[in-house]
Amino acid sequence: MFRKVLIANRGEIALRVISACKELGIRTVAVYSEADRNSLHVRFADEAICIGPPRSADSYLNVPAVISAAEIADVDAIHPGYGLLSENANFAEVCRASNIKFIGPPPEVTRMMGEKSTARQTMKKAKVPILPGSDGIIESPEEALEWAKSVGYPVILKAVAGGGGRGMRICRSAHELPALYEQASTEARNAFGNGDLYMEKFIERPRHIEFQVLADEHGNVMCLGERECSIQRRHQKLIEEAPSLMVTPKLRAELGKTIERSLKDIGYWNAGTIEFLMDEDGKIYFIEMNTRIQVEHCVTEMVTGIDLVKAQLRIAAGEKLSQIITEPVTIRGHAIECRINAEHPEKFTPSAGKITAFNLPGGNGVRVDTAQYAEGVVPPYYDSLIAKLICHGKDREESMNKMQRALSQFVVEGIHTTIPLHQKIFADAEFRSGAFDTKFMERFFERQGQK
Ligand code: MV4
Repeated sequence: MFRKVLIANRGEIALRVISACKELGIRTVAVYSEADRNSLHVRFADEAICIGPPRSADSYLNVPAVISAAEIADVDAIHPGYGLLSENANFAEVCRASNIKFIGPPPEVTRMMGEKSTARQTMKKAKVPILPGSDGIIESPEEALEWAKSVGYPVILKAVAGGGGRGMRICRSAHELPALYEQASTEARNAFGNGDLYMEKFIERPRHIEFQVLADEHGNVMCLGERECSIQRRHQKLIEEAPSLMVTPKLRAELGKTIERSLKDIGYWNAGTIEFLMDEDGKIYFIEMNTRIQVEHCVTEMVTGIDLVKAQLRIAAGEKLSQIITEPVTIRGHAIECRINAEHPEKFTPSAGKITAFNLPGGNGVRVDTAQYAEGVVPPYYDSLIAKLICHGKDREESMNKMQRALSQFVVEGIHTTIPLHQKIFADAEFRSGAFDTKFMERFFERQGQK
């Protein structure tokens, strides 16, 4: 096992990784920006090194600064958390060249999955169901018209370098396609420095369902079931659940086997997530793979009892999955996570500042992952996620009721948060029914406006 690990992140996920390290007896090194001097990840790590000014580009994303800190502290490995450097294949290569273990998949696989059209082709070869669409990049509006004709409207243009919905355009007829092609390509070039596009059949009201995997460095892959992530706003998830009401035990087992085979073929290792869309007929299609631990990993931990971050560390240290997961994986009960963001609850604008009162809920089946505290400060420079509230019950009804109770006891004063928004969502009949899709938040705000 590693002697010492550097955590190249901040906030709740930095603390989450520190906790896993502590439980495994690993020494921890935090890095922090000048805005995070008083953060809990700095306080709870064994050592802490300031790596630059507040802006992420000058600190947490500064590869030479992070690597220098790792060399000065003499660590064996770096955990990147999510976001920041977590899916940067160049960073993983610099780690490799510096003889520091990157806790994540090999850079070759990260690079391939980051190229969305290549990821699609790879999954298609491995017999994972994909949407009808183009085999690779579409070079011109003319080629787009051809593909759209063969696939049938509506179609969606996507950036191969995409993510977060940028460089995406829905197209419902041939006459609007050439203009949408140019818009999507320009947007992608500006956002990612790469204007390449591919195309898929557009699914009107999809559910977003994703499967968690763990894979060791000896060719063993294990699927740990799915999460329902359809409650989103502007491509930012708000609520996640495990399991999904739409995934039958048969689908879970069969798709799980297919995923396991495909990732074994690719030579994947460490934790990962395969994202799917499910259409109104319950058919499921691969869209993307995330090669990192995700924000919402906790709901999977609650229903499987497996500590995913400890598993990441043990896998990176060379252990076999069979040493880490010693009993058959079962899905027990139902877990839901609410993302508590420092945001205005209706306008969703960031709400930085000093917290003046803070109370965390607790009790049976209630988990809070946060790096915030009373009189803590939310800096304006970073992601607005300040806490995750996760509730686990025997079924969905119990976990929803527990969530309502816990939300009512979660006090954050001095800044705006999404707590009041979550309270309204948990009182909404459509949400409670479980029969929703990725358009839920639009309908929800419409209903709120009518009240
Ligand atoms: C789609 C789609 C419908 N059909 N692809 C949005 C972000 C990117 N990761 C994939 N996205 C979508 N891809 C096809 N072929 C609808 C979306 C989409 C979406 C997906 C998941 C969760 C929320 C979403 C909100 C709007 C659009």
